[in-house]
Parts: sequence; C-alpha cells; structure tokens
Amino acid sequence: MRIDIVTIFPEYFGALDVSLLGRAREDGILDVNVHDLRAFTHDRHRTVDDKPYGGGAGMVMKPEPWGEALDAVLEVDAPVVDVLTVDAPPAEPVEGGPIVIFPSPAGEVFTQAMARELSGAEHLVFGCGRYEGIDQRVFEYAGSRASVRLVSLGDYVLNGGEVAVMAMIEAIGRLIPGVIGNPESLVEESHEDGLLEYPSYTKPAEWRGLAVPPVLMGGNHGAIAAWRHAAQLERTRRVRPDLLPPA
Ligand code: 6GU
Repeated sequence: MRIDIVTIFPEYFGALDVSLLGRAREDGILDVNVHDLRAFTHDRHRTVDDKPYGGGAGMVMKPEPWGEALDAVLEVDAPVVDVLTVDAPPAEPVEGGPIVIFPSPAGEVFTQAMARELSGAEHLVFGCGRYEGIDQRVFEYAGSRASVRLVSLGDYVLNGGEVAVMAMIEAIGRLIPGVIGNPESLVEESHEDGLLEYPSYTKPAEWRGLAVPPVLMGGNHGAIAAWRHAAQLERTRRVRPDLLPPA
C-alpha cells in the first residue's frame, strides 16, 4: 500500500519509522511518503492560511498549496496519457482508485470496519488540516480526482489532523497482510466481533494476593472459551452497552 501524508508538521510522523509499521516499511509492504504542505507555497513566508471570508475567529487553510500538493501525490495514479484521448474530459474517480482522507471532527466516525475496508486500498492520501479548517473548495477539487472521505476519531476536538492520522494509519496498517507476524492475533481482539476483548493473564498464578481465574488453568478448552465469551459480554454490557444489539 502507498500512503501519502500532507501536513505542515512532518515531524509528527517520525514515529512511523519504529515498531511494526517501521518494519513493514523496511519490508516494502508499506510505502509511506510525508509531504510538507509549505513546499507547495511560492511566497517568501510560505503562507498556508488566511482570514475567513465572512469574518469569524481563526484562520482558514488556503486552497492553492492544497491543490498543488494533491496534484503531486495523485500523479502516481494518473493513467498513461493516450494520444487519442488527450482531449477527453477528466476521468471521474474510479472504484479501487486512490482514497483521500481528511481528518475532521465533522467527519464520519472511524471504526474497525472502516480500518478493515481501507486496509484493502492501493493508495491512501491523508490531508492534515490545522487552524479552523481547509477552504471547502479543496474537498470539492479532491472529489473530482479521487474518492474523498472526512473521518473523525470521535466526539472531541484535536488541534489538527496529525494525531488522528497516526491513529488511523496504525489501525489500518496492522490489518495489511504481512504487517503482523501472527494473523491469528487479529481475530480475537476488541471490536472484531462487535464485543470488547476478554481479560488476559499470564504467570505467576498468584501475584500480590491476586489469583488467575482457575478455569484458565484447567485445560478445558470448551470451558475456557465459554468463560471468555461471558467475560466479553459482561465487559461490553458494563462499559459499552451501545455496542450490543437492542435487547
Ligand atoms: Cl480526525 N480531527 C480533529 N481536528 N479533531 C478530531 C478528530 C479529527 N477526531 C476527533 N477529534
């Protein structure tokens, strides 16, 4: 998978060099490219924002640097130009083509199901906004060249999209085949079956007066599976009843 990130804070993404995702990049499974939005400005001050039309607090990100940045990162998907069709109208975004994601508290909520869907894409582009947002025409323009999604991590506000994009890339990246050594570790985790995961224990059997549930040490695999499923249900009912089907 190819990932392009456009941001005014490329340093945020240094952490992608480490751990599982760093290994996936070394192995050529993930091709991550971080782009400084200011590289697509042409003025001495490398200006990326300006006052909002209509007034109001804060600054809005200007469309021109975004347009150039999107053109540059989407170039890799452009079909080879056929001399017979150069005058044809620009192609509509194609199914299976690049997906441009703008992190935004105004977007649809990111879920494990969305992470799984996006893990099948060939090319993801993340556009990190700061300030009060990005000029609305950038989303329209991006939509003329690719599939566009506004995606939120949840109902709270971050200063910008960078931290949200780190979270999304980690959630998506670990689902790409080959990124995680043991794919079985992916099936029994929170949210994969609509429930929170069961609690885990390892040695010692007793620690600071706290015991491991005896059923887990008894070797009865049916009983262990039943205990774990009941623990998942209890935990989900207690902390995330919204995940359960209506009774
Ligand atoms: Cl994706 N962006 C920002 N700026 N704030 C958020 C968010 C995203 N998700 C939750 N809060």
